[in-house]
Amino acid sequence: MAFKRDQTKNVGVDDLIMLSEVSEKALLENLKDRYKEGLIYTSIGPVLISMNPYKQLGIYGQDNINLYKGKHEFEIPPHIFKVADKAYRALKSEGENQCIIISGESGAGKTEASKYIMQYIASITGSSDEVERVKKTILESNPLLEAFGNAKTLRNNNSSRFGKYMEIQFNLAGDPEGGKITNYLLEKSRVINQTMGERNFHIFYQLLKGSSAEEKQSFCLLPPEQYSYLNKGRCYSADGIDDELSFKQTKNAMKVVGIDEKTQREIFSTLSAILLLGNVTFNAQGTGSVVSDKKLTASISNLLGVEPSLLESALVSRMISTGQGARISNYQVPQNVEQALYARDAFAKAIYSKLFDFIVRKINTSIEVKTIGKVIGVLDIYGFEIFENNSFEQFCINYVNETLQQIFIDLTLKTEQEEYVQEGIKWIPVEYINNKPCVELIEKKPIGILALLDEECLFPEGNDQTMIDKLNKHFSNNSHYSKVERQKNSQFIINHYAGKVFYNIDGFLDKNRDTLFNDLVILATSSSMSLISEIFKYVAPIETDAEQEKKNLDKFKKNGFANTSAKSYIPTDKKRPITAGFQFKNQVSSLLKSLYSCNPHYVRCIKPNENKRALEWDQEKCSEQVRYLGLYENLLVRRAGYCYRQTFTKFMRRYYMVAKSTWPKWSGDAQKGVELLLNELNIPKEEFQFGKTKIFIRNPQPLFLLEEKRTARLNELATLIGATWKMYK
Ligand code: AD9
Ligand code: MG
Repeated sequence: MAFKRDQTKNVGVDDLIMLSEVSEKALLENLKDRYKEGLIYTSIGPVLISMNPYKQLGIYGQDNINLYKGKHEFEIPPHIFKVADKAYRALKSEGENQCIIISGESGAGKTEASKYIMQYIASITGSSDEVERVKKTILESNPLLEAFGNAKTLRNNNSSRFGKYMEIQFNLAGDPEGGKITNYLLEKSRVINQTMGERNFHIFYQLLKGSSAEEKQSFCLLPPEQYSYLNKGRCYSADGIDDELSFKQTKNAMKVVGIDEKTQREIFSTLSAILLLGNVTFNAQGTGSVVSDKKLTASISNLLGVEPSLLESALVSRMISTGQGARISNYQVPQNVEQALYARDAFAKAIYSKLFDFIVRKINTSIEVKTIGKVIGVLDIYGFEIFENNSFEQFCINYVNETLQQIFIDLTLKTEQEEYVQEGIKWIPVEYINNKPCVELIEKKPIGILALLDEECLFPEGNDQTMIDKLNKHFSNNSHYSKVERQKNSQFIINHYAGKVFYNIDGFLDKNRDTLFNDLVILATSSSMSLISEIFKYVAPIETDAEQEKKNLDKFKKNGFANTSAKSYIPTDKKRPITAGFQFKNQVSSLLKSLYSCNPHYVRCIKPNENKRALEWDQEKCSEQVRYLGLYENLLVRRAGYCYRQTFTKFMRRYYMVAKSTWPKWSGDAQKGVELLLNELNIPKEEFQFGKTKIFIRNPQPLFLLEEKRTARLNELATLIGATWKMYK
């Protein structure tokens, strides 16, 4: 087998299980030495660690695809293709659903990894017309979703601002027959505001830079600097990103996923309207406000296919209903300048996020399969985040990571334990950190942070301050929660598995309520443009919790708020707004359901430095990530029992050459061969156990010996045939 030279370099160990010294320091040292040599992949048993090389390594070509296709564990060094191949083979041979969970912080290489997985699967599977179409759509969905869902941030020029779970479904022949994408929590606040040095979503710059003269005129496009929604970050281009070329690719991808030209134009028109909305300003008038530039609102109305007067009134006033049933009355309440700006921004964010959902639905429709089949799911979701200022978004992101860590512990240990039982191996169960209490602190009903937040959002008087008081009161005795004793009581702490995080409560209620006034929804559904009316009509199916809903209603009534003022509303099924937190929690729980029904594979991505620079190693950053990802703990767990297990047959296939009794050929019973071999090498009996089909080895030392002897034998052979053994490992 001719591996590329740099992949057979013997730097450190391929699998951390083989480390002779088990410490966090040794683990990091090993990763560092390998990274410096361009060996970005290392494993801990079945878990793959991937370091971002920040340069093209030339290890993802067809030659490498061929090398990894259908290979056995020990024959090949760790690689993202190895994970993909293992998942694919397991799907075919065991007929089980598989999932590949990719985690790591922003810029660590998750999205790139997920693309390599897709590329690998596409190239090792069949080629009938329909299979080709499905594969092409799946691959093309990437640039499309990246155009609308990715942006330049300070940490990553192509940062995914949404989470994604992509399932590929296979037919009985093992070829892709369809799939489904689920998207999570798009960072829609980016539409209206960007931090200095960051950009809005790529698609806006693509449209402005890549459109033709005709398109510029039809969609009333301006240079990017002239949009208030684009000039906040003072950044209009990004290294490594060619907006003009990307626009062509986006258009092509739209075509591939079945978005016709008419709809494409409606999408561009909508994007232009969003940008222009940001330039709308208001003048105070009495207790209310009026739009400053009617020409501008007229042009936006035109782009959205709505009546200009309706757009104006939906921005500067708000309809409020009082009473019930036949006695219901509606009032137009004027909005002051601040409220009008709020409505404007809420409208822009809503249009954009609904447009994003529409694109995901379009992709899904084009790869939808009616029959149920086996799937490989690939999860590319934001990693744990600890910023200086952590808000509702970080809270949601860290919550999903907390649950993912829980499955990681659950499934890796569960599988481990099951294997011991299945093979009849004696072992002592390993103690591990249980982060269930932390997950419960966040999601438990009726007293968890999310539930309390929803409850507070129902009260007209509810605000961030009443919220934090409530949290402090309820969780004073919870070991995963601490209050912050400072001058201004606006922070609370959650003790996550990855460390303590200070959350700032400011804006939590507002972000959770995610209010979009009805007037704007009604306005949008009246649009003559089919895209706009469709995206606002669409209501995502959501599992509501009827029992909880009833309790909320009772509580609400008991507290006497119903019908007391124009501002209050009753949380009936229809009227109760679905909060952002509620929606996210539902998504997380259905994601977990899917993941639990799969055989999991893990890819843990690490970002070696903050400067996007090749070969640079930032010790502190790396050590932090190793901790967040729980890698050391993972290694301990893996080593606590038996660090190595392999079927007798595969073991013999690799090591028959190390003992006189089995060399040059062993054709007898595999278990017998293993016994002879280990005996001959004087491996102490307490170091291994025979399972029903596998040999289990407790410590790595005997494996070092086996590997050493194997290398010596290969060298001997290589000398014999006059080739360098490295080329033939
Ligand atoms: V974020 O959470 O979406 O902000 P990701 O997805 O973890 O982040 P991404 O995959 O986008 O990071 O990688 C960031 C950049 O690192 C890429 O644009 C590449 O320039 C670079 N990268 C990542 N992985 C590789 C790789 N295997 N080979 C070469 C890579 N470059
Ligand atoms: Mg990404």
